[in-house]
Amino acid sequence: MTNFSFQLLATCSQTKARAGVFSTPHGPVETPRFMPVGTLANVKTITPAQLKDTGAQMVLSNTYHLHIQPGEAIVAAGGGLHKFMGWNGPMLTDSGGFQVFSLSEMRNITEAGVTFRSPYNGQVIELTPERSIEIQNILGADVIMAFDECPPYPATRQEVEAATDRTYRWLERCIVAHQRTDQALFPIVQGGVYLDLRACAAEALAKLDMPGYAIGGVSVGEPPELMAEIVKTTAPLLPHNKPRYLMGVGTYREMAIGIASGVDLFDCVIPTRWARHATAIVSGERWNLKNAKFREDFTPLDETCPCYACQNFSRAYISHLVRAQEILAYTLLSIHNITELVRFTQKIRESILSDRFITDFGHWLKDEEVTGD
Ligand code: PRF
Ligand code: ZN
Repeated sequence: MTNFSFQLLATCSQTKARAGVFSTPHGPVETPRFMPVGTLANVKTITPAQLKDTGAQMVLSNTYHLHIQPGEAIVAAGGGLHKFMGWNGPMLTDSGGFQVFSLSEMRNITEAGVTFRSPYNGQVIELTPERSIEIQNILGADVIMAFDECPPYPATRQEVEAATDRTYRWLERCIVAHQRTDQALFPIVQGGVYLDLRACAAEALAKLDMPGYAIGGVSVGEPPELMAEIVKTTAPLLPHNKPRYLMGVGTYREMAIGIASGVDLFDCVIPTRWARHATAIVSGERWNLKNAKFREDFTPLDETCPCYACQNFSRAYISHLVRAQEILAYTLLSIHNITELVRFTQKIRESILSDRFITDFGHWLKDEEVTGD
């Protein structure tokens, strides 16, 4: 593994929170950090230059979507994912299995892998651990994800155990298939809501010397208290000297709990999806800009926000764009929402570096859940 390292800079004295730097071939990622999602090789409605200004460092894309359209061959002919989409910073691709389950119809899962019908042209597509890694090798992101089976919630213990064991066998195949030393392969802990299965899976993965680790299978419909329990149990069992990534999680409270449990990286479609629903994230609240009260409100979305939208426009202006269905509304709201979430993790990072995490962010945690022990 070349050009990857994880340097821990500080750990919190009251929780398992840490601040560090994950170095990749396309630059450093300061952790903890929120990663915006660029599913189809773009973060919806904003340019890479605008994305950079939000403070985002690592961006996520998707094997499932890019394989369906435009296909990895075109991305490769365009010089690889970074060059094709004009983002020269760190990138990560998800492996595709999770998206098959959540997005496609007529899926069929066996020990070999997953087959499904392309929603794009109806063609039958097979994704296996080998194929997912091959596609991710061709796409060329810095971090690639193991092909896993994420059981639904709820699922019986037997079902979850079978999926967790299969995820491990698929990981072994991913490791064999992985060809590029300039890409880091992260395995994924599954185990549903069964804490002993989680612990077992985390310990088995920790024995392998991987460049980073992910926790999957959370935020799939389980109650928030259970999610906190899962993260609190699982994260500390993963190697402390490697980055830990909690997949598909990106609300303030969930990130605060994740960070307090020792998680370093998060991703979520919330900031861009909500933006397209005319919703701004302000201090952890959701504001719908269609609301009449914003029509003549000439203050910025958030007085304290350094983003381009807040520095140059008022709530009234964005409200006007939203009502007129102008595309610029979604661009400005996406810029603001991504900035807001990245800044939240950035501020937590600074608080960890000065050992003020609990003092400054403790109100996001329920004390008994994450501090203590
Ligand atoms: N596995 C993969 N991608 C994911 C998840 C998972 O479990 C989740 C669950 N929150 C989001 N994205 N491969
Ligand atoms: Zn802003």
